[in-house]
Amino acid sequence: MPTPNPIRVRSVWISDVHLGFKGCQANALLDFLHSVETDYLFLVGDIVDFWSIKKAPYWPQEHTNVIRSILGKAKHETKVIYIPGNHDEQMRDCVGHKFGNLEIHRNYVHTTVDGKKLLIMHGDEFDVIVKNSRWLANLGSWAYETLLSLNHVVNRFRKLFNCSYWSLAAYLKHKVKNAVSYIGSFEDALAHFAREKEVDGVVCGHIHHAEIRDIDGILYCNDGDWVESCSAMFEHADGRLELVHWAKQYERNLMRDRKLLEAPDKQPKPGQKAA
Ligand SMILES: [Mn+2]
Repeated sequence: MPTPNPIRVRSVWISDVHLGFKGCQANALLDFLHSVETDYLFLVGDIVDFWSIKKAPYWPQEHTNVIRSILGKAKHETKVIYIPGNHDEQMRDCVGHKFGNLEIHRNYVHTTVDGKKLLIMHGDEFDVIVKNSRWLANLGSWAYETLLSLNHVVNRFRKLFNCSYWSLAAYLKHKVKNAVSYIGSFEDALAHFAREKEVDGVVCGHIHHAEIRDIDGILYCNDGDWVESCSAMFEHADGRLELVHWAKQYERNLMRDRKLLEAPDKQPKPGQKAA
């Protein structure tokens, strides 16, 4: 059902949608996509969960509808930038390709309307750094680059021996006690990397933990996920960044649509006397 008053913003960031996985909240996301008009749509990785599809094929109609809705936006003047993550790393082979208004990038620098430079990346690149130790986060960018490629090599090997990709998110669930400090390390590592890249901030996903905060002068933004929190980030027309949590809004919109559907029955039909 088309939304009566769409929200008009300059940019939208979403990530960790996990299409093809049972936990994906595709209907809430569809409602969100139908409710928003934007110049830029950033897909910050783990949009399709190829790991889950490999394990247990699952693809309901609404997962196709999410893709159709995104492509529909691209057809209607929204610039869609897709940055694959680790669950859709196959798409990293398509980096550099452009399909009309849809572009695939490894990472991307976006300039907000008020001039902030934001580095957009999924964030799995930092799993090795965060897992191994905190002091690595204090090394220079050359060490980062080396470790980033190491992460790739480690996971290539794991694949060879049929081990699953090592994921920070999964690791966190086993280490609930230390989760807070690990989220902290992840955030610090990304902020540090952004500083090395001489940008004003970083936008990522991966750890399914939506947040906007300042880390020593670097703006750390995480747009959350569509498995648990149904969250996204907006850039408004004046450059202001805002996190949105859509679960409640989705419920309100369902109620609104239900009322709109029921309304015609409550009107007396022509020639019928009101009771
Ligand atoms: Mn991820």
